[in-house]
Amino acid sequence: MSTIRLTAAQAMVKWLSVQMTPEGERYIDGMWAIFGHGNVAGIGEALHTYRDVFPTWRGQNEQTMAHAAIAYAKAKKRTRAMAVTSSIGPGSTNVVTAAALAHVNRLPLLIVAGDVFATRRPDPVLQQVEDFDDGTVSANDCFRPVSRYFDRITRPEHLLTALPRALRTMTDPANCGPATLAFCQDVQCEAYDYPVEFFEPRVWHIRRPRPDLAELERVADLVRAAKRPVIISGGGTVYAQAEATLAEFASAHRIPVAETQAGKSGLPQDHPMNFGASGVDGSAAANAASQEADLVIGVGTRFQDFTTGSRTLFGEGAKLVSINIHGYDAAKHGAESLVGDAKVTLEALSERLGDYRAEEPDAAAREDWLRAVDAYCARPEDQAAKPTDGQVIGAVQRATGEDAVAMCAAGTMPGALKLLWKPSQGGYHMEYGYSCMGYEVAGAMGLKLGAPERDVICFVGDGSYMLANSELATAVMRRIPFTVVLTDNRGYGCINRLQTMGCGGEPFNNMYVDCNVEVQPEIDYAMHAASMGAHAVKVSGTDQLEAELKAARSRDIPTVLVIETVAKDFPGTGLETSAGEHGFFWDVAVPEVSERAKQRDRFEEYLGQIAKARLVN
Ligand SMILES: Cc1ncc(C[n+]2csc(CCOP(=O)(O)OP(=O)(O)O)c2C)c(N)n1
Ligand SMILES: [Mg+2]
Repeated sequence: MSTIRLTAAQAMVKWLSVQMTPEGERYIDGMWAIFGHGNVAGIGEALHTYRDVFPTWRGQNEQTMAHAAIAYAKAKKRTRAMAVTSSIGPGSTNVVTAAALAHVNRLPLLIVAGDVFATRRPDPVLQQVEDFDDGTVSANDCFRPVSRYFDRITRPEHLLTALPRALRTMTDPANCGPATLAFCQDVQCEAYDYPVEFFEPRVWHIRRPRPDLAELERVADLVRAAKRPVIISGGGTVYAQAEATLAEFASAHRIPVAETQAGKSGLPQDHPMNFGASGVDGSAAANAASQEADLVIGVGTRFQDFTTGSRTLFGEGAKLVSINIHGYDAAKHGAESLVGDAKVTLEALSERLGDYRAEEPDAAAREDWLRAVDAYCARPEDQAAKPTDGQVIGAVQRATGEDAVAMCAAGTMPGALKLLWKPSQGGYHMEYGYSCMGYEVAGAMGLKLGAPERDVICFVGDGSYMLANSELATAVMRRIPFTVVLTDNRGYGCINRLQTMGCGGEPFNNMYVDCNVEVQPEIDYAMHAASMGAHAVKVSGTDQLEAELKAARSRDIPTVLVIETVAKDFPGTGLETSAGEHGFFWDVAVPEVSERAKQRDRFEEYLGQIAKARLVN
């Protein structure tokens, strides 16, 4: 066997550089890196050695570098991914939140975290977390519950099995998620005679499992017997690239479709069976179809609480069917499982259903929803007054084209966008599995890297912007353009509403006016963004916002547009809001004991709401 003598870190980078997609691109596009004690000597040297075949990029914070990597993989529909390396200790634990984000959203991410010395010779090394009772524990053990694959590399030859296992996990559509290699820092630098054939290029194919025939028959029987079925379409539809198949399926069998946050933009907005979003922040049309349905057909959905109105949305007698790539999701809510890839499974089911057509769905309800969207998003007459979030969305929609992608993660905007944004195919990128404040700006950068042909619009609240914004500087340096629409309502608007309307609480510690401070802040967000090199403007009114959005298109750097908005109640929060008939219940626990009558009343009402929950499975 011919061998090549390399350090373990060199072997890892050389191997990563020849892992390919079927289209002939590197599966791992490159590695985001902040060096320090624990990765600079071994991994740093190896990344430098192979810099011509495997790129390295420096970010500003390990968590947000990982957010960028995750957004890239999401934009690529999991067909490609990126890696992140961190030093030991704080560098590593900074990545843990991002690992959890990738885990919840089932998105691939390779994490190469520096670890303590395998020899333990200099213990305790700088930043080592010492466990008094367990000699094998390091800070990187925090990754275990939020990794789909975890390995600690304590010998150079471990890479021969660890690396293929990591990529197997990332490219497995059912198990997809973050793979973490905790790489002992001394081992990174150790030499080993690796087999030459280990470095032969390898192509990673993403499989499309076909459904079990008995499951298929059972589900086909259930659909055939249904009069008013509804489809709930989730991220699995998008990752399986089953958008066109779903459109054909819904048309052929006349079944209305409600979309989840991850599923939105799978079906064109103008498709007659697109009834809008499902659940808490859903449309009245979709929610009525779900309440009246005698059969709910999940396609690639986790049936998360926002989607199901915390299990109160589907009618008492309704049956559930769940088409999912993983048996875990397919069995939720007592559903009849149909395990398989969304595309091939919908095709097979459609064939079994033949000319089955459901009863005519309520097209008028759909029209009402679309009219309501236009009303919420209409240009405000009074341009001097602060607009609502809906009016901001309307302005962005008018000023952008078919290539626009609206992206966001936390705050008021996710619910508002889910109800109101009219996406073109793929024109929606929402991180709402973890809904992590601080994903937005870094995510916009990763999304633009994954979809350079798209016009990326990042919606971010003042709260999320304050939590993490520094990858703006990276985007300026790397000339990665996108537009940030920063809605400044002076605080945590959505949580303030949750507190005061949802939970019966008093306004406290969310909006700056309700905080324990000596003076109210006067933060100049535009000046802050401009200091990092972005083109930044504070706009007043939606007309100026529209003009600046159009001007942003020609720039090769990020543009940040700051607009003050009203922090009022809003459609899509699932609370008692001006959404009128839109939205639905969301279970957020209400205190049982209170001295305040308002709180006690809210609790009584809450008991009635949760009594409706379907507690099957
Ligand atoms: C990392 C993280 N911390 C806390 C939360 C809880 N949370 C969700 S939205 C939000 C406030 C968001 O405020 P802002 O970005 O200003 O949006 P707004 O609702 O005011 O439009 C908070 C605290 C979260 N989702 N993520
Ligand atoms: Mg805010």
